[in-house]
Amino acid sequence: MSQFDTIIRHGTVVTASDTFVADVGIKDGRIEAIGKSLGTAAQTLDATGLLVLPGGVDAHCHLDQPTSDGSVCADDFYSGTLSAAHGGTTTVIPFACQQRGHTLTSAVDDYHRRAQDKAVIDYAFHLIVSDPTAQLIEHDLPMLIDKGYTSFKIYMTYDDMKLNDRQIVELLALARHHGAMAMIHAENSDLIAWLTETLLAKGLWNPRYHAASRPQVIEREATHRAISIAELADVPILIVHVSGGEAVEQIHWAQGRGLRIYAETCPQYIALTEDDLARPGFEGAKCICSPPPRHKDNQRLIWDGLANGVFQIVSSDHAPFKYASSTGKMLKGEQTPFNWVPNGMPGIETRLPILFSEGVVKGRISLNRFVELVSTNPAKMYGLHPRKGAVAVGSDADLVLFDPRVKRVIRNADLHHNVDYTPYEGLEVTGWPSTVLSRGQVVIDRGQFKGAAGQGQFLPCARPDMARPKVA
Ligand code: DUC
Ligand code: ZN
Ligand code: ZN
Repeated sequence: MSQFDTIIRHGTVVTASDTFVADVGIKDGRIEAIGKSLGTAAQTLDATGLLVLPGGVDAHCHLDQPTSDGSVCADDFYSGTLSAAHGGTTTVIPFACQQRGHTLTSAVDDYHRRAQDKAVIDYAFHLIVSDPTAQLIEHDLPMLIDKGYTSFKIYMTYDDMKLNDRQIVELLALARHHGAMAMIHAENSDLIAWLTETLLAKGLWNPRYHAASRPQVIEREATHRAISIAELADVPILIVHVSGGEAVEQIHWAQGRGLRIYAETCPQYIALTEDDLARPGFEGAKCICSPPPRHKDNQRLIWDGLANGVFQIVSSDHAPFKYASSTGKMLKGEQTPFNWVPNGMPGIETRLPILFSEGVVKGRISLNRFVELVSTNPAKMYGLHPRKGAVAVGSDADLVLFDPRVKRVIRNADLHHNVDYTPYEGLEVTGWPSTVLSRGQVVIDRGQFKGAAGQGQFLPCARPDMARPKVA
């Protein structure tokens, strides 16, 4: 009988800290050995000329998430995880979102029903708290943290989600007490409302004005406020989808003061600009997300933050809405005012290729930093490491054989999400995943899907060390 189920031979293994040529032996879904001349296996995969990476961990994506404005999240757990797997991601962490007036536990139960039987790769859940009742604070949220839902998102904007500073500080105090990671969407709601009304009153409804309704000061102020609240509550937080140099400055300042403020950015803030919101006609709606893509000069500031450690994570913030659809970007027809256009864009499949191509190939970040940003750090920040995010003995054999030389032009027709566009149509990238393994099983074989709906497993998350205050 063979010693291993699978051996990946002759690849270049890349982790967050090392790069070396080795074979990887897999047994019962886990990495059993890393070395040379490993012995026999039922199956051998030749990785000559390929990089062997830990599978991507997409720690911010929206799949089958209910909405309250009539829009519909275009990807369910099948199409969303299928697309993720094709793009080299083997773990996703979408959001179980509490609707006001409903309990958080009912959101979690509902979300499990949506995921099971559909996910093709493993998944954990973040929570979204939109209605912090006494029952939630005293019972439901602590109980859910205990059960492995150890991170939750707080919105500072959106009428149906936003919390005030008092509610935020109470939740951060709870995060401190129970060892959870709080994620913050930092934009100033009242200022957005005022700017939006002012723009619409002048007849400026086109998608291009989305950027004008949410300038950097809106993000900078809320980022500073979130940092201040976290300092008061004495707890680490993670600011999600940081778009602009002004917010980066605030985070850098806070980190310099010794505060544990973590930050995530997304490919749209390095590969798109506010000019993309001004595409002809209504096309700019394809790039409406919040915070919005910024001026071209801003991209360099995001790259600086990626290179110098201000950012820990690059996630997709995949928020899939169809373009030509009355449940998508055209919620109110082809002249939907920017403030009614569902926020978000697809990107779960293109996250690794874009960051690799724009970052590693262009010499902006190292290969090891790339692995850290897309896989190892998100696994650590949310309590999934070393099971996920590592090429190490004992870790799940979630591995990507990544071709660093192949050139591809991104075309929506080639992607696997359930969206009728990609904002990156026509972008040429170098590097694409070839073969992807989930717990030792080949789910993508040289671009072909070999997995099955429902084989993805739910992952309860540990309390991340990074969520603990320095002195408890
Ligand atoms: N926030 C997100 O995290 N995703 C999509 C839209 C938004 O505002
Ligand atoms: Zn958000
Ligand atoms: Zn999001």
